[in-house]
Amino acid sequence: MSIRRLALASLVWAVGCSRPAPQGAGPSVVTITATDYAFGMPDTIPAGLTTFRLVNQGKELHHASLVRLGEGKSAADFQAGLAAAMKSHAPPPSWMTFPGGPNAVTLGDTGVATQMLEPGSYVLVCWIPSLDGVPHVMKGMMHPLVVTAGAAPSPAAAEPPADVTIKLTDYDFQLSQPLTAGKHVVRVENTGAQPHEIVIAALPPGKTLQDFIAWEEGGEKGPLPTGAWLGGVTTLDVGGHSEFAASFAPGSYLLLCFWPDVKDGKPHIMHGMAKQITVS
Ligand SMILES: [Cu+2]
Repeated sequence: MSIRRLALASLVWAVGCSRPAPQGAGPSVVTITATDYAFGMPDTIPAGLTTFRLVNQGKELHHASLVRLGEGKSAADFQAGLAAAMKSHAPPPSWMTFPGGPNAVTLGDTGVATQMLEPGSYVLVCWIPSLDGVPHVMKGMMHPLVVTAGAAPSPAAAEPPADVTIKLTDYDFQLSQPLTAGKHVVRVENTGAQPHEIVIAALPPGKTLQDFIAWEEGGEKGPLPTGAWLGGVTTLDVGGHSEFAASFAPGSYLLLCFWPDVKDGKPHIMHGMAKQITVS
């Protein structure tokens, strides 16, 4: 089978999988293919519990952060609002809200996150910067998404059962229990007073949180002092929750939040929202 054929087959599969799940089944599954710098995904999906599978086929790190647009706002308003916010370093306007999404995974990997989607207009965004410091969204990495109410109420799909809960606070990650080696479904709750994310990176042997902070304080110059990125949940509104799945090998990991602070615009890692954990 040619590569083109394969790509077409996977596209058909992805679209087919975005149909609503039958009553009582799990969440509907939507596959997002990330490249440098675009998302391949459906334009319209039904409301309800939705699992996004983010397949990173790019050369850089990518994530898929959902931004819900307020009543009457369009993707063009989003772009205008974004440009203004970037210029003034102001927090995003209040008509943008953040229901989550799969966070960064290393090239070739797949990130999985599940959240409840209300009907409305959304934009999927990659906020991650390239080495030139420009966030991918400014290079065109955004995809408008319409979530439709559908004819019938959304099926009462069950959230994936989680075995660990991580609470996002101002500015910490609170684990219900230590993460052990193996596969986990992690429930993430934002119990803080402002939006937060969680993204997990493996630490290469001999590297520590201090190496990462030094890299950040040095203006993010040179390669990241991290190993593989294991995903997590992109920016979640206050009171929001989501689940993500990830597999952990024994070792050291960083839990990180890069979201800009509501008061000073600095990434939350500079406010202490960076935690080193050991998985055994
Ligand atoms: Cu944060």
